[in-house]
Amino acid sequence: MANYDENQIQVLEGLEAVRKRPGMYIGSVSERGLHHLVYEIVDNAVDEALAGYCTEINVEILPENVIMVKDNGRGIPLGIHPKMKIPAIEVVYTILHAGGKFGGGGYKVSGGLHGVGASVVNALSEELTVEASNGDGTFAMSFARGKKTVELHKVSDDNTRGTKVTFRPDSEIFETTEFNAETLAQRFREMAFLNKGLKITLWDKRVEDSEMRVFHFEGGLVSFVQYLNTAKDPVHPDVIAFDTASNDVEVEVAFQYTTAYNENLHSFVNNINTIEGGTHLDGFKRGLTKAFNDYARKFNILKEKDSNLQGEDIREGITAIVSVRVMEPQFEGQTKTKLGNSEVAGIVASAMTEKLSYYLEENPNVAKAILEKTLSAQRAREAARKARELVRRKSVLESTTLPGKLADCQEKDAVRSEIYIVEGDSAGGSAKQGRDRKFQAILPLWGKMLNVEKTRADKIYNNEKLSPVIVALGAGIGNEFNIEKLRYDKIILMADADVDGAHIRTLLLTFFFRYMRPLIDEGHVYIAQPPLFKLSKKGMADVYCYNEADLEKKFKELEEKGIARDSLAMQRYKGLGEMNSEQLWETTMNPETRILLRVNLSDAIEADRTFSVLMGEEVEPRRKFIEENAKYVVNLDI
Ligand code: 28F
Repeated sequence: MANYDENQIQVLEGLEAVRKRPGMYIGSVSERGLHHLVYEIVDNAVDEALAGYCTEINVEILPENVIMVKDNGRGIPLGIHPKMKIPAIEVVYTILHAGGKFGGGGYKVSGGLHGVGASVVNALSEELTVEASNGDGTFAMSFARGKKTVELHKVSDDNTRGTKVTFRPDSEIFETTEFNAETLAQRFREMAFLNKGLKITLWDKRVEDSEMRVFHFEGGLVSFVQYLNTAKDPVHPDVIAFDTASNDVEVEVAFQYTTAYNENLHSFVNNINTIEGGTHLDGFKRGLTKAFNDYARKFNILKEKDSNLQGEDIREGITAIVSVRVMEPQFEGQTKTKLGNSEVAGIVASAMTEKLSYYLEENPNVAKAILEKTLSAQRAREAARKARELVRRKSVLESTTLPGKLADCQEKDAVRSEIYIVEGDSAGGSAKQGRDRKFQAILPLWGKMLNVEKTRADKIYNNEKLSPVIVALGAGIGNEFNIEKLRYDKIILMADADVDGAHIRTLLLTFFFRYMRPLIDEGHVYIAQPPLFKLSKKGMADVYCYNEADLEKKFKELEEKGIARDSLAMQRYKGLGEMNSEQLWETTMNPETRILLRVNLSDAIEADRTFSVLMGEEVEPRRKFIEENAKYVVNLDI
């Protein structure tokens, strides 16, 4: 019994530590951390699937943001844990890191970024109930903020199998406890792609008459690539896919070339998206380059005098997924999403070269189509290099290098400077007058903007609409982009709240995403929020409202001060041009009073797909996207 007490103390101290510093365990207590709780539990079910015992995982968002996750695996073991002297199920839910290697044999394969286990979810839940069914009945126990409230007991004599967890995230811990069904859906879709055959369902029962969504792909990574290429135009009909397993490393790859100009590579280790890449991705690129060069030499597509095809040319237009499972992954990099295990590079590279070489010889038409694209990429890269050199030489020759339309700020320190990129000449005029020239620069843009999604890099350098943006920001583009040279800390897009404004904003965001990605990753891009309404009355300072909800709130506030609704004059702004320079400063540009939306990237894979749907060649996926998303549009050209 002494042993049991000590363990209990350890448990409580452990979970208390989680509640004291939740960020250490789940990254943050923001919306992101909240969703992480669900992934943590689902990961345990995915592990059971990877072990070969579970085929289906059901997730429900219940009213009041309670989450239910259920699987049809073996059920968490109920027997007394030999060391802890408490049921194994209780160990899993109360002991920190218990999810890890315990049980030996590397049970835990899947695992969130933090891979912290179910006890952390328990510690951060107001209430949690776990049920396990092992064929001899269903057994349950409950907790509140990690403390046991109901001992393990039998609840039914049924002969089902599986595990079910129901929990309510702690509102004292999280900034918000409102789940976003779309965020969860995206992760589950990805999980289902990565685990061929696994069925994951999601049902948002907070919404009346909502339907269950099913993510289930017999094609696995092949389906993933097809999904990513929905809005793209393939260069060859079939997705190319390989897998191989060798000493503790399993490798799966799938890829297909499209007529797009960017490369769209995504990699995973143990179901975790390795955003920073790593040895598995390096190996993939190496193997791909070698296989194509070998083939091109062997069949005399590259003559003796020709230089080798370069990796970046061979990757133009590719959509690829590389997924590996590694026993003991080492994660490196700024966000710990870069695989470090050096042995993995060679394994992936040699498997790729071998299998791809074979495939190309078997499918000469595919080889020919891809190599044609590669050769034209090579020519374009050469042209782009010349265009760049021309731009450089020009800027050395000319005395004023900054674009004529730019009204720069006086501040020379980038950290304290910001630039407003403004749609239209008239709004640009008011912005120039209204700004604080000490630290705010204005760059007006007008006319039809280039859609970079349909353009190759060499056409971008000397495009008359984009080159002022490139030169004003000062950091270059593409591979040569250098954020250290960025001339402003904040890049603020200011456009009307109408369809044209949204269009130019999307075009610019597409450009930043494809050619200046660190700008977005490091949070330098913002969207200005001009007000939509002005309430005025004689003798009262004007009141600005930024959306319908804000309008309603301001009406109420004024009513409380004895100012009746119908005594107020309401102006609805149609565009930036309707505001004079002082109004524009006060409402949209003054750091003390303005609202800025920072653009962030929660899911680069989904973002890539959305950009190609919105901006790419295929019309049908765009129509579908618009139909599905029309219901979310609040402010369309009013
Ligand atoms: C809704 C969330 O958590 N499912 C789980 C299992 C199955 C086993 C297990 C889990 C290994 C050694 C304990 C069963 N039988 N869904 C889930 N299903 N954990 S979590 O074991 C965990 C540890 O002791 C399980 C035989 N081995 C493992």
